Amino acid sequence: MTDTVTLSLAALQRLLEEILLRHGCSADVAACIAHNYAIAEQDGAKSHGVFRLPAIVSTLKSGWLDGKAVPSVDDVSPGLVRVDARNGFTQPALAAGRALLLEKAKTCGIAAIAIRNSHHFGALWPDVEPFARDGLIALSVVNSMATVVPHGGTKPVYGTNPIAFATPREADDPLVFDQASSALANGDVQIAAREGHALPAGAGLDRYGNPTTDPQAVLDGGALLPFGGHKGSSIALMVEILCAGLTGGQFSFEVDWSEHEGALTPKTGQTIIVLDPERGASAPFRSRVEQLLTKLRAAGQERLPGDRRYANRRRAQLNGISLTRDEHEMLLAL
Ligand code: NDP
Ligand code: PYC
Repeated sequence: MTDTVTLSLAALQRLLEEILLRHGCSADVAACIAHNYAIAEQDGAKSHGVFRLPAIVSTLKSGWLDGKAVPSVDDVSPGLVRVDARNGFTQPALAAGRALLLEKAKTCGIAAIAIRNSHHFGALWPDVEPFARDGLIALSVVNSMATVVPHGGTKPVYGTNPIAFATPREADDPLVFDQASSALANGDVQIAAREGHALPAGAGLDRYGNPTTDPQAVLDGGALLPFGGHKGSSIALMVEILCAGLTGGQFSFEVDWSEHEGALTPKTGQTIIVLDPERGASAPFRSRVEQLLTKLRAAGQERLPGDRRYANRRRAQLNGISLTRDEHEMLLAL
């Protein structure tokens, strides 16, 4: 017996959808979230692929997150859309406000969407890449739950607070980067603990505030450090302000699921800013981006952000998505 199982994207998505429907999501939410985790798995974004399903199921069972929430969209001003996710996942809230956001960005040249009361438990690139495919530049931030100490501190205040950026370029695939503002994403700490790997030095603290490379010590009451010292710490600060201060959502340190045993998703906020590059002065924009990327390659940068994911995507489109037998059995059990 082989130790992997290969599925098409459609088959994986159907399986995830069945799990989400079985555990109380509406058909729309199940389709949206199943797509999100299936494409993450397809692209080899392992820290936010099928590995997340047990935590999502346990959160749905806990009553902390409403899998049937119907977001409400407010047309606040010519440049701003506000969405209340009503305690549901963030991705359906973005889907609900997306058409209005696009219309505003095309009309004004710039627009933003501010989402609150929302649970983002996935990778951020699926939220921004489609805007770049529609010809827009997109920048998004999301806050999570307090697992990261501010620079110089010993107590967690920030989430792992990622920031993602996508821009059209001359090549078909947009340029996209998506990175936590912590030295590591929490998902990678969980994977390291499961697989028995040490963390790189400078990524984590134990519960007493001492540096550690033991992933379990970070998970058992310890914390992560921001990437790049005070610089990553300031980015995490900005993310909190844009995702909670601006949207009306919770700061990462305010997330309190103590009344909901099994809850694991952050109930916070997300902001996305989109810009129409055709309104800039740099025409033709796409060739200017390409000029810069060519220079990076000539300077010795062989790998651009997104290259690994797109290569995985192409492989999966040809050969299917490989899951370990354990991963597949875990999904069947759910
Ligand atoms: P990584 O450090 O793995 O990657 C960050 C970015 O850098 C990616 O765009 C990646 O491209 C690129 N990259 C990686 N290595 C290189 C290299 N050698 N040269 C050039 N580019 C490179 O990401 P993180 O661990 O920080 O985050 C992982 C995921 O976790 C993200 O998707 C993030 O959104 C998610 N996350 C979600 C949270 C939430 O609250 N929902 C919280 C924190 C993280 P590529 O993808 O092609 O490898
Ligand atoms: O991997 O840090 C993480 C994370 C937090 C919330 C969702 N993913």
